[in-house]
Amino acid sequence: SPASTMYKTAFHFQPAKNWMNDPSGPMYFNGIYHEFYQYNLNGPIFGDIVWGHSVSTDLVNWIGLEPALVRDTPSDIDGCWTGSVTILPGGKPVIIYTGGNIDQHQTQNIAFPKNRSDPYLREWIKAANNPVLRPDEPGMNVIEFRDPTTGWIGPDGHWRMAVGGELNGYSAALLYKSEDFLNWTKVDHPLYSHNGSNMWECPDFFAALPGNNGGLDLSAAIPQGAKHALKMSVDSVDKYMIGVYDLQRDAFVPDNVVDDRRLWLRIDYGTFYASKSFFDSKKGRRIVWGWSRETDSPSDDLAKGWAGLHTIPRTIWLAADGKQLLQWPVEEIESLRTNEINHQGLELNKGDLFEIKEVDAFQADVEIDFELASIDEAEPFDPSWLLDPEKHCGEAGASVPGGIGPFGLVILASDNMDEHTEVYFRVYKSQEKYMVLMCSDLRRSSLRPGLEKPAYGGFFEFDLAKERKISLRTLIDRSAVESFGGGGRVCITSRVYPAVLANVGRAHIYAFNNGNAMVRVPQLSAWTMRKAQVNVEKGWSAI
Ligand code: DQQ
Repeated sequence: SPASTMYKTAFHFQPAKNWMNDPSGPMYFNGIYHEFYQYNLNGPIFGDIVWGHSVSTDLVNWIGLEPALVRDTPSDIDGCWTGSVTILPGGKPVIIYTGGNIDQHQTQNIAFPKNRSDPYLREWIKAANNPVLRPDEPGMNVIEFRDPTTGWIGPDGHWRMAVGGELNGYSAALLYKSEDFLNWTKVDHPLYSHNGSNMWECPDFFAALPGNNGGLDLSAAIPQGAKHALKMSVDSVDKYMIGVYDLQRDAFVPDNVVDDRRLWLRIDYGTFYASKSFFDSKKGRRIVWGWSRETDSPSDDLAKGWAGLHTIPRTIWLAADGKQLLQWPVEEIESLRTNEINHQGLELNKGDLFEIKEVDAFQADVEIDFELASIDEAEPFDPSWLLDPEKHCGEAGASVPGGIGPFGLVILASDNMDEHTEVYFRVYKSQEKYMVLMCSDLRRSSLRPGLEKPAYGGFFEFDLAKERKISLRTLIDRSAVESFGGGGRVCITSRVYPAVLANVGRAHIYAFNNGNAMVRVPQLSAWTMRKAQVNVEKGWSAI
């Protein structure tokens, strides 16, 4: 059907068919990137979860292999759920993952490569002493104990890892230690915990140096001045805190304790969950992946035969002010760019719509800078908006004129605009600074019924003394749209299923401004993106 060919992505990570959710255990080892994933061998809905496995040399093209872990022991018969890889001294990778056991309790389990000289590490052997952890400490919730992190060396030279859990009603990144990575004991306090929220799924913990986009290996010596990030997947989104790892207390200490978790920072403000990062020793960077679920219906997924994808891998680092993470698609994805087009020195007055022609509007990479001609017209910022940027994007849509903005891109637009998606900014004046709202508004993205079509949004600070340009990069890949605002300060992943566009096979991209103040576009570049070879080679998953 036109819909299944239209929505299947061309350069995102997906298996050839069926259901996929969380990235699990990404790693770089002996020249090969490995991506494992939560996978259902039997259909495009959640269930019967095993670890799918793919390998790559460039993070763009992937070979699908046979599953690395399947449900075949009493401690993982209910599912081989999310986990991580740690590379032990001497170059020994080890997987630690959550098993749903025969009693449907959650346990942590270990697996080693059968043959470390196999470049693809196809076969994994489960440890004889699995499960290595059970939820048997007092106060633990036996069905909320999962998603172990990559291990790191603690202050006493022993291994540490965190596991998401619920302890006496608190959400926690529980802390465990081990001398040999096989025998684990619970530390008497969590790495960090917080009152009154749901279980933290898929915790991620890593170090970063402010203003340095090189990554750090948490098990290597952490340089002076480094900070730490703790990410948790909760309330359907990936949130994080910046702080330090206090070696005396063997605990994460956030720089600011924010009680209202609606105000916690987010890795991505759209359809993005269960992300996991790893240190890429090839290029000395940290890379993060997230799962983007479908926002159509389960019956649509049955018709498509697939559900779920992973976002483009992103380099992730800490901003110079040490207050927030920044992300940018890995440079390797640029190898797919073709048919470059450029425009310079555009002026967008109120109501202007500038068509970006000659790129494939279904598969494109667009980078555009907006330069503010004046800032006098910025309207006042109301801090209560931070509690619900989605609501604000919904109320002040792309056609509602403001002082400065809305300006941005209209993508996946039909000839008469019956269907279109808007990605845009509005600039507000706060006390001593400016605040930028970035929205990805899907409300008119499709005429089909039964879709989730929110207006996603997030705010970032903007220092007008230092910067006058607000940059936007949007990667359009059929049903997946990823946007990066302000150099990666706000990232929004969106899933879109246009119906008219799927039928006519034609779409448009525009730059627009609906604000009272004129904005300049000093530079606009756009490319058609070629199709990558993702899990389609004769490897296992194509069968
Ligand atoms: N998905 C996994 C769990 C994890 C959840 C199961 C997050 O381990 O908590 O597939 O999406």
